[in-house]
Amino acid sequence: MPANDLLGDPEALREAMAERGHLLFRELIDPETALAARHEVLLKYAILGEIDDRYPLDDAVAGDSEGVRSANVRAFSESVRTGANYLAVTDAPEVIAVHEALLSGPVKSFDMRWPRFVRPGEGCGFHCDGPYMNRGTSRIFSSWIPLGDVVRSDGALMLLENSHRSERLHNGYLQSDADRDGLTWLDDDPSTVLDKYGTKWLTTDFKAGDVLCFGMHMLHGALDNASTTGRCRLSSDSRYQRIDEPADPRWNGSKFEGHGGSRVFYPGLGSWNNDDFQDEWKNVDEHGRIQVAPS
Ligand SMILES: O=C(O)CCC(=O)C(=O)O
Repeated sequence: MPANDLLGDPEALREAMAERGHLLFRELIDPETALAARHEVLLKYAILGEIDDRYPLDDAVAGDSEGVRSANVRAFSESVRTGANYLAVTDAPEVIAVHEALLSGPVKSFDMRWPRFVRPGEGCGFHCDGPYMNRGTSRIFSSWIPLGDVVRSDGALMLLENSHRSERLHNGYLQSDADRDGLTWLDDDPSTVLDKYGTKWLTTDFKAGDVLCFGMHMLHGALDNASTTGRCRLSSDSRYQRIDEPADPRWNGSKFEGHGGSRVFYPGLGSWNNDDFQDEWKNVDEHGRIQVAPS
């Protein structure tokens, strides 16, 4: 159920977030802003052969990815994350305003942002964001933002209803630190996760301009992109906290640490149950070239 009717009423937004653990806003940002970011990101992926531009670029039809092995993906990843049109989405005034209402004060987006290019056959294992983001304040919200339309079968984000109240998650998992404790995905089977931690899977067909906001205790993930037309899924996750609270050094600062070592955010190209964060973070050599063999 969209929460657009609560916009402009910070207290109602905070109450609804506490109750539901998430808020969906339809067309919170101008769809053209999301589509401009989509185009900017796809143009960059096309340079690596990740997009087959014999089709219209914005259709995002997967290419042969041949350019990835020789590319400096460290530079590539930074270029995608810092693109002006992409930042216009994560830091759109409407998005900032929602987080300011939720956190009752001025906020900043994390310096790290997570634009996602998800090829057919790829998804994201189930997890909560807390253990990955909790070295500064715990008062953080994530926003998942489709860059273009993302229908369910493309692997739209799924949230597990009521999981933010799961005692099982609160007794251990949510107190852990993903890096220090070497976390992998909780599970990649949605029915197992449902039985253990929640009541019902929630998802929808998202349109350009929609924003899904959720807290650090909400269990979520994405089924594999099942596009039958080779269409890649483009979306973004970004995180927001108050400017006057401590920030997690993994994701904030002029040279943030990330997951350490020489890992670069380049999701997909294999599946490792996120062992050593490899589903999303790839080890690179001194030239920024990917070092892990796709499995
Ligand atoms: O979009 C996805 O595949 C996963 C996003 C996610 O897990 C997140 O926002 O934390």
